[in-house]
Amino acid sequence: MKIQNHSPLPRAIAQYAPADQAVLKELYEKGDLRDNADVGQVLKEYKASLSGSIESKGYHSYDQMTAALQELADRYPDKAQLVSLGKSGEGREIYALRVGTPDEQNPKPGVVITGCHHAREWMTVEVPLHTATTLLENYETDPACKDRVDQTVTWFVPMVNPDGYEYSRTKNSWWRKNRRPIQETGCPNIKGNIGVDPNRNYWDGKPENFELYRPKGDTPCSTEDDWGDGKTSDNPKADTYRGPSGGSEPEVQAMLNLELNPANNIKGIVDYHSYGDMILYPYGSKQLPADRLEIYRDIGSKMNNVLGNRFTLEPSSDLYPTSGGSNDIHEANGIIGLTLEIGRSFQPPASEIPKATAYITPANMVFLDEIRSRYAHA
Ligand code: 0X9
Ligand code: ZN
Repeated sequence: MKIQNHSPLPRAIAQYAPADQAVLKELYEKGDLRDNADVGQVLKEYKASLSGSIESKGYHSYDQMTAALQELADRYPDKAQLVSLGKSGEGREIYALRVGTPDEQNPKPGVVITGCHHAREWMTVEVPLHTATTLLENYETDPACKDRVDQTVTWFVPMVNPDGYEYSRTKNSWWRKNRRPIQETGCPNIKGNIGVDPNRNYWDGKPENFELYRPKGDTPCSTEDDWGDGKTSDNPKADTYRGPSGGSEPEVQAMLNLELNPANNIKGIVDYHSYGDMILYPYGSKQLPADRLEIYRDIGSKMNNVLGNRFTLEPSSDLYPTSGGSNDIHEANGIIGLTLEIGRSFQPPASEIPKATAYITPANMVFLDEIRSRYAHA
C-alpha cells in the first residue's frame, strides 16, 4: 500500500503570508491539516501551542471530568456507576461511567463510547459526557432514552489518555500521544523518547491478529517506510509511534480489558477523534469482507443522517493507512468499531462546546439503537 494524501492541500492556504503558508504546508505533510479544516483556526491553535497561550478554560480538566462523572453517578445511583478501568502510565485512574444495569442471566448488548485517545483532541472529551448526561436526564421523559438505558449497557470513557490530555492542557497543547517515557525501544538503532500513540498500539495478543499491529512487510526497527504506511512509526520521536510492542501501553490495556471481556458482551464501540467530519470504519490496513461492509455502511449512513449528512463515510485506510488502530482489533473480535472525526480543528473555543456536543449526541443515540436492535435477544 502506498501512502497518499487523500486530499489536496487546502486551497484556502493561498491567502496566508508566505511564512504561514510554510507552516501550513508542514502541518499538511504531517496530516495535521485536513481538507475541510478551518485553516485559520488550525493555524491559530498551532501558533498558540508554540507560545503556550491557548485557553483551555471551559474544557473539563481531568479532575473536573472525574467530578462530573461522579456527580452523574450520585444523581442516578440505580442507573449509572463510576468505574475505574485501570491506571494510566502516570497513575491516573481511567474512568468510565457505566450507564445501564448489567444482567448476568441474559446479557444486554454492551457499547463503549470513548474520547481522547489523542491528547490534543479536546472536544472529544466533552462528547461522551454530553451523551451520558442526555441519556440520564431524559430517562423519565423520553421513551427512547429509557429503552437505551434499560436495554443496553453503555460505558462512557471521556478520557482514555488522561496523562496526555493534562499535558496538552497545561504544557504543550499540540501534544498527541500518552506520556510514558520509552527508554528501550528494542531497536539498537533507535533512541528512546516520550510517548506512544495509543491509536497505533492496539493488539489483543492473538497471533492471528498480529498483522493488524504490524503488517507483513513492515520490518521492525526499520527507519524506512517499507510497508507504505507513513503514519505508523517505530521511532518514539514520531507522533505516530506504535510503541515497543503491541498492547504495551496501560491505557490500551485498560480499554482492551473492558472491550474484550466476554462478561461485558461489548457489541459496538465508537471512538471519538478530531477533526475532519468523518465516519471511519475498519480497516486501517486492509479491506472488510462484503457482509461486514454492508453493516458498517448501513449504521454509518444512519448516523450521518442525523448529522445532516455532513460527514464523509469511508474506510479508515482511505484517510490514510495505519496499523495498530483500535477499530481494527474491535472488528477482528466481531465488535462494530467506528471512529468519528469531529469538527474542523483540534481545540475550538470552549464557547463552542454546547453546540458541538449537542450536534454529535444524536449520532450516538442512533449507534446505541442500531447495536440494540441488532444484538438484543430479548
Ligand atoms: O490517525 C489517527 O489515529 C486518526 N486520526 S487523528 O487525526 N484523530 O489522529 C484516524 C484513525 C483512523 N484510522 C486510520 N486512518 N487508519
Ligand atoms: Zn485522534
